Amino acid sequence: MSDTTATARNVDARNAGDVLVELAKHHGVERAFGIVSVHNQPLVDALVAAGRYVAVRHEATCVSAADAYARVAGRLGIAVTSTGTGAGNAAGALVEALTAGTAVLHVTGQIDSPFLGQGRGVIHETKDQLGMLTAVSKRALTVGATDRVAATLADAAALALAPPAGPVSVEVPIDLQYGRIADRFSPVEPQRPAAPEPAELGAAVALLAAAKRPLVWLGGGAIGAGTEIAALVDRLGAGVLTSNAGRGALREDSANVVGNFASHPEVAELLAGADLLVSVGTHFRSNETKHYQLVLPRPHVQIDIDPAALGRAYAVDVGIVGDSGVVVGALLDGLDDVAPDPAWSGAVTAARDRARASLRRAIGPYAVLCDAMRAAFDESSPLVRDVTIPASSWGNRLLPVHDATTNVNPRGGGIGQGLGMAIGAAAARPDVPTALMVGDGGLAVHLGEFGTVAGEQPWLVMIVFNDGGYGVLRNLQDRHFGRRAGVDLATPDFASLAAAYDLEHRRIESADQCAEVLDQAVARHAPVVVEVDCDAFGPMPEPFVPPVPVHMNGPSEFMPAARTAVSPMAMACEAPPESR
Ligand SMILES: Cc1ncc(C[n+]2csc(CCOP(=O)(O)OP(=O)(O)O)c2C)c(N)n1
Ligand SMILES: [Mg+2]
Repeated sequence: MSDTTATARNVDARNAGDVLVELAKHHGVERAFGIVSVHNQPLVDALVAAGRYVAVRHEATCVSAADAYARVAGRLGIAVTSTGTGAGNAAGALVEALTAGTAVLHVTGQIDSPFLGQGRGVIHETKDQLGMLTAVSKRALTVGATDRVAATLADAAALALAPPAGPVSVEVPIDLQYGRIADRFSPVEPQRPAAPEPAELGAAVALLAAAKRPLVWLGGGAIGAGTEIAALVDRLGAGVLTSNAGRGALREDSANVVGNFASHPEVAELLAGADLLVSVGTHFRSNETKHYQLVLPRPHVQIDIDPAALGRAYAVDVGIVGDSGVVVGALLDGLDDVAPDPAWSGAVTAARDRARASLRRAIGPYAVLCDAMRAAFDESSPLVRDVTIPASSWGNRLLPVHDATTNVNPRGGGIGQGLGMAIGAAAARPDVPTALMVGDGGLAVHLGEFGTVAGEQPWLVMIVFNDGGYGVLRNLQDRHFGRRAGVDLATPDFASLAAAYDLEHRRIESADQCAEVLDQAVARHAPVVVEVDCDAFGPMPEPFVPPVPVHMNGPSEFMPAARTAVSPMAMACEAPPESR
């Protein structure tokens, strides 16, 4: 625990900090993440006194940690930042929470209310903080009077939690934070989605009943509906694809769960042979659909809580708006006899096995590390993955995820957020070890958080893949440009760096060391830096190149895809190694 030296608080002098603590207690938030400032002192003071505060080193980490805490604990995350630069530092991580749809309550300072909007140069003053936060949050609210603090915070928490969830920022001018508040915190119920339309359910049931070779595609919106989805998949004899975010909605060791392999060529035959697609709570993100060039089966039944998602990336035949568990439960209730093709489940399992075998071949010795990781960590251990080659190639696919609350990574692909996420994940689940996969480049972004790790002593194994730079961009440049730009980095001696923070350090230089080193690291019940020396470990037989378009012949080559059409844009890039 961070600083616990606060003296007893005067209960007659309740202020915004006390309200925030009451809110945290109501929502079961054991840890909030922040950086103290003259502009949030009452908030931090109260959180520390309540034993619910973790002091981090960068405001982005306040949000990344709260985001991962929310994903793992399945409840609200709370981040506290300062005004201006502090709130601005949080912006990138708020983008990620918005992308992932995580319920984060971000409470930030603001200058004294009498000086607002004058530009007189009050410390930390910024031009349009609310506008800045509005751009990167689900909503941003401001508090205009002390007697609005409690109601605004309650509204913000409810807004953040209401599906589709997202980060909500609240700025509280510092004079109002100190103001006396008589009322106790009174929670607001998050708004629930409306019931699905019977006509759409009926149309979907008719398609399901007629399907012989159905596929289901699960996104992050499927999490929490695992029981209903498992029952539907069983009834239909369906194969299951997932997005990265949907991993773990169903256990990945099930014979019919192909997983996050939709763009893999071994799955192409399955996609071509399917006669129905049911998608649940997914964006169909570019990296998972070969930049929308992947052709998906029709008819397509799409289920999403967000009406705007229906048909946005792929044409839809029946769209149903609603909570995924409720909708899938209603589909099950409506379904009578189904007669799937008896050969279909065998085809699903064969495609699943081929995809995994091909990826194992592509990554060579890293397959051993992947197996060792799965064996060393608990099924309920958070598996946090920054944007590094081993995560993008195999961590996001081959490393089995059996529980969706363990599946933590930046869905928007921003590097450097992994360490903060791991801190939040470990705080949410202290009884099991948390795993972090991070590159030397991603780690450098928030290296200061080693200080947080040293102070908090979470049960966290930080596996650092050291290839002396931005390897994935290096691979991309080698493949497409034949010259390198901005990718080779001066990299620290990680053993000395860990020692400087009094953290344990272990090195892996070959595949045969993986199991022993990881087992020893986990057994320490404390933070350990496990450095994988990528040069010594050996190359992947098929270097990972990110599946993004490279517009070699200039911008005219880029032609935005129509909503439902396949983009004619040339995929100058290669598909990921597992898909070659
Ligand atoms: C915030 C952000 N900045 C830049 C990038 C571009 N980018 C993607 S991966 C990467 C390199 C990551 O390097 P490292 O963590 O060492 O992993 P490696 O690729 O070497 O395995 C960069 C710079 C990004 N995705 N996000
Ligand atoms: Mg690297």
